[in-house]
Amino acid sequence: MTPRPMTPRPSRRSPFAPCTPYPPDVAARYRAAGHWRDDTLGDLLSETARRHPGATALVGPSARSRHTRVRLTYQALVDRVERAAAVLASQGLAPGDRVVVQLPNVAELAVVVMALFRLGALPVFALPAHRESELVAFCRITDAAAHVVAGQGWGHDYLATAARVADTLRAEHRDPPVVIDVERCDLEAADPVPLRRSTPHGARASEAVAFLQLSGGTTGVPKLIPRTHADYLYSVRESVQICGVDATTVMLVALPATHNFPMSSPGMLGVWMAGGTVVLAGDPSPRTAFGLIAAEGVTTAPLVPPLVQAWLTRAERDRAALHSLRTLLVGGARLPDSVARRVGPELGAQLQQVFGMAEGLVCYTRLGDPADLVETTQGRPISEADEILVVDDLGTPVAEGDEGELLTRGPYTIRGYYGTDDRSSFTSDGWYRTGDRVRVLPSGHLRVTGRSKDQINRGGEKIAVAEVEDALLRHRAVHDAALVAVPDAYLGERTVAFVVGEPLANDLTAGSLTAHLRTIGLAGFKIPDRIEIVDRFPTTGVGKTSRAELRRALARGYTERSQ
Ligand code: OOB
Repeated sequence: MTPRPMTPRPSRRSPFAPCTPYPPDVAARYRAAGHWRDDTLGDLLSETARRHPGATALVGPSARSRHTRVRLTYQALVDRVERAAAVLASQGLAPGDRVVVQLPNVAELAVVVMALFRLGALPVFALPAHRESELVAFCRITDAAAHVVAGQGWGHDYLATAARVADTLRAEHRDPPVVIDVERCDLEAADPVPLRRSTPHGARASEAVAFLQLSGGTTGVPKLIPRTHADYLYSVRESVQICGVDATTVMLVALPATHNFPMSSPGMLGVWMAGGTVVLAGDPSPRTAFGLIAAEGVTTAPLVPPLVQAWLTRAERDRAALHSLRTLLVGGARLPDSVARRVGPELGAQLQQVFGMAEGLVCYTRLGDPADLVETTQGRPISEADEILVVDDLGTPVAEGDEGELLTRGPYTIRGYYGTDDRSSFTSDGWYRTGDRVRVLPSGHLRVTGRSKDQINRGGEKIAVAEVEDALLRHRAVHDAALVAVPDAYLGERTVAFVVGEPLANDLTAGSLTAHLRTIGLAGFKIPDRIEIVDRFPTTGVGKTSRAELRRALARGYTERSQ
């Protein structure tokens, strides 16, 4: 007997807030050019399963037994996704609901995310490193219906954090999200009931928002990025072509899998589109990665620059493990030219640099590019339809080849953040201000030369300066705080916080401030690498804190009173 299609219940949550749309003529152009199509992320796996039912889609640890390596064919993965969608629907999740997904790289992550797409619910992609401070903000902005976590066995007590998030929201008279723990909840408990397709946002289901990604941010509050099925699938399809992903690709995902880079550039979704295999690493260590590469015949992996350096060190004694590796995708932060030059000879893989952002634009060096461009540039945009503008401080376009701030628009770059009226990252004619300083070469390749936004890039992890300073200022004995970046050979940048105490606050120490930041639940990577307590800040001519002077003071090794 074929089960009757199930109609999910309507949501109890507030409706999805409207997002800044693409102008109708621009949207029509993207449709006419074939960039935007009618399929959705919920169809992706079943379409590949029709072509390659018995191929291996996913290998990875399981949340419920971390030493078992789960191995699923496309058919088996589709079956698990259908069951999980039914289980999630039975827990009350409905189309249009927002669901904070905070999972390590376990098989259940893939199942839950794809099940939410099937259901028409919207994942909010948190990172395992996020704590109460970020999670509460995501729940407030999205009115999240559920928070999916991996219990207590993955290096942190995620359940306890989820409970604290719920307490904070309850204290604010908000309805906290249902906590779904994939260590305990059996995602296969329900029959794979076909779900009736829902089109919550009108007829063009593919142009509805599919999920919310996180922005590295520059303000005190994290920002959420609304990406549509059509725009995201376009970027994934093109990335698959540019990176030569096909059914023989075996991709190792050692970075947090919900980040935009391993998710879509070309990422897990690209591999699943092409019928290849995704191998999830439960931890990012080179030891685990090298073991999986050798065991699974891994052909490619997305990496941030510090991991490339760690792989180079390990390869000095374990190069044989890498025999199957063909390409290495490196992005998230600037890869030093000197490290780029070592990838081919020492890892035996072709380097592809990736300069991307969760807001949209992704650039790649191409597989056929001359070595010099691959080693010294961050690639060129995916699409002819990506518009690039480089401007000076007044917003005027610079002369060709000159350095300036990068603005961009295109078929997969957002026009506004979710749930905020703050439009400061966008120009009135829809350009996204990336905050990155670049130079465009005659070939169209971009060289990232620096940054004009108040964000620190700690080995690919983005830290909004204002968010950390605000968190420090919440300490009763802190009068003022300034966070600056210092260059670091391994991470690119590390953070140093300068803090001025309130008068008579003699008990202020670096240790008490770190403890304060942990108590308020700031993600670990945002906790300053060093805290310096000083009597006063150097100021600029107009009396503003001079970050440049603080950086110079650090370089001199001088602080007025350091602890
Ligand atoms: C990726 O995305 P996000 O949203 O975490 O961070 C975006 C920012 C960029 O605006 C830029 O400041 C920096 O990260 N960045 C790079 C870079 N790739 C990203 N800076 C210098 N060189 C590079 N190659 O980080 C991201 C998203 C998709 C693909 C790859 C990376």
